[in-house]
Amino acid sequence: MKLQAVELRRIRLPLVAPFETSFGVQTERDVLLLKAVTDAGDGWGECVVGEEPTYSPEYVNGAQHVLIHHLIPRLLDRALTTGEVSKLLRPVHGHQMAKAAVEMAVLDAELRDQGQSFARFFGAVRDEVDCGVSVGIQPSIAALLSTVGGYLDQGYRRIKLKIKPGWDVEPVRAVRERFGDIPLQVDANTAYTLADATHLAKLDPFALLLIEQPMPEEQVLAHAELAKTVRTPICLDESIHSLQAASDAIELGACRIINLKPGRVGGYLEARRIHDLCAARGLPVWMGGMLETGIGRAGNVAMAAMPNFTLPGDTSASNRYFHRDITEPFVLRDGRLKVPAGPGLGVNVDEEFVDSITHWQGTVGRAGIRTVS
Ligand code: OSB
Ligand code: MG
Repeated sequence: MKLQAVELRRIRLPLVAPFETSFGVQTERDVLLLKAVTDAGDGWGECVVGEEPTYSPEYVNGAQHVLIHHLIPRLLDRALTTGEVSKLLRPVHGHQMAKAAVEMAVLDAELRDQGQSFARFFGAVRDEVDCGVSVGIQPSIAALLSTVGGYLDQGYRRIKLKIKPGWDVEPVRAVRERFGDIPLQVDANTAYTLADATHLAKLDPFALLLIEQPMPEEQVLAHAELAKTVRTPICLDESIHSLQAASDAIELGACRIINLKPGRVGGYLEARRIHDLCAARGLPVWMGGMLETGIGRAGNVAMAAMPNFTLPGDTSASNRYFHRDITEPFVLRDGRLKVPAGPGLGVNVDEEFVDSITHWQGTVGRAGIRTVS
């Protein structure tokens, strides 16, 4: 296969409700989409970066720049398989989400051409996946209970509460008191330090499934220390940016569970390697989310059908994020989403709608960079 060009576009999609985490509030997504144009057909990729470098060092303007000037030019006009993409991009350090987006677009083109779904390529063992939902920090306990109640009514099989210092034990207690023994977990997005260990241990009586990324991403050893005080299983998200990082964290005893996000680790192929490593070491994994559109969701739902994804993921339905998705919507049925079965990502992009919300467009090809708007 030959990659002839990559079309990039930026679209603006408002969220149905503000999403607040310990690192800020988001009210819309500014999504960078990629279309790989190959001699075997096209493929789509979604870059999961946020607008600001507050979850990780990556951000959307930076990802756009590095893709145009440093990543895509390394892949153009040579015989190429998806498996070679990460090797060709290795000279560029970091930028996992940007790398993941272009690898995803190439993989979609390759699999669509072969008539194979992402799910079959990954070795999926289910045709639908259990879904959880990530609940942002709320303005009050009353608002939290109403939001969580709404999601439970819709059928979500697990609730994740975003926490931060000053919004942790009380919201967890309130949700447990109101809703009883539901599958419940929390995500701190790096908001604590080891000095908070005894405070975080106050979550132990609530029998949470896990506490996700309590401390900063580089403090891997500190997470192993924390595990001596906190009985709730520690799950890492931000710290796990590669197979090597996963292997080291497991070896150090820093986590018992991993949140797997293909974008955060540089792509679906690296994510599959981490899935396999965790399976071999006896650690469960679950599919994380980055408020993806239907493009990213399609790939994530397919991967979540792999055997070691044994906990419900942050793979929620389209209507939890957007009034209108850019593909056919993913709809929750009995707390699950259906795994797309068609070739490649198995979803159709509504290009007319995408055009109508595009605020920048450009193409990188043999002729160089062409900015359309
Ligand atoms: O830490 O898991 C996270 C969203 C954006 C950035 C980081 C995170 C999240 C979520 C939402 O928790 C998950 C989703 O529903 O996509
Ligand atoms: Mg997280």
